Amino acid sequence: MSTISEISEFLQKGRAKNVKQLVTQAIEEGEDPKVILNDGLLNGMMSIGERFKKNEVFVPEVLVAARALNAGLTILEPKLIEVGNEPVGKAVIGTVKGDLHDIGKNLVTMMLKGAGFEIFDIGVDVEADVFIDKAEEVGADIICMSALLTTTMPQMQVVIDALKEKGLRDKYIVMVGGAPVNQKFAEQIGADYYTEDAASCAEAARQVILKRAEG
Ligand code: B1M
Repeated sequence: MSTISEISEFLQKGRAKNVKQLVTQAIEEGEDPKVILNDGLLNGMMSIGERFKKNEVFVPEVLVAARALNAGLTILEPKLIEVGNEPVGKAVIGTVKGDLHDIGKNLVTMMLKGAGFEIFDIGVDVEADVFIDKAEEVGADIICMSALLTTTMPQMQVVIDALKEKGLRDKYIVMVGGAPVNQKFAEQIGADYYTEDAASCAEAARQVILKRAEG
């Protein structure tokens, strides 16, 4: 079995220590970090996701697999990020209130760092006011929100409404994403940008900031 397939297999078994070891080994073997991410770590998580949907595995198994994925990501992070010299902007990122999924958010965080952003990750289950207070505190350019549950998507609207109430809506670029979110929903709630994946989010964020700097 190749190292990449082994990463996927061990991740599905929730074996964080082995996943860390194998990711390190794959890097040493000269594997492309994107292949390690997509064909190893995310492939394993997707398989678990499919089995979760079919009730073949349950929350505890998914949780340990997610921990193994996050452990692998910590090893891979420096390889995925090639930061430029000057930070292009500041972004606050979090998963919305009621939602504990953080893998996608962590990936977006990494890609934004790689695109040269200074990132303030405020975690999961984040209240609307916490997004806003943090953005005000650090002088952010962008507020990034992630949601993985259809039941928590409306929280994005809550944040945007709170920004409006405080007269701060135009001060921030609001970006949204996560598996159940789409362009139509983003438009409905008045977000500025929806992107489908972490790399597109980082690319869009960079373009927006550069365009703004051009005036
Ligand atoms: Co949950 N879960 N989960 N879960 N879980 C899903 C999301 C689900 C689709 C599974 C299923 O039924 N098929 C389902 C949601 C159904 C729905 O709402 N329609 C679900 C459910 C139901 C639940 C619980 C309610 C289960 C329960 O308790 N009975 C519960 C809710 C807990 C809560 O949040 N309050 C729950 C719990 C959990 C765990 C804790 C066990 C674990 C999370 C652990 C963790 O994150 N640390 C977990 C997991 C791992 C999943 C699945 C299997 C995988 C999610 C994931 O990490 N994917 C998921 C099934 C699935 O998605 N196939 C599922 C990999 C990640 C890289 O993808 O996060 O989509 P994703 O991020 C992508 C893009 O969406 C995008 O970029 C990333 C790719 O580059 N993106 C952005 C994300 N954020 C972005 C922001 C942007 C731009 C792009 O701009 C700002």
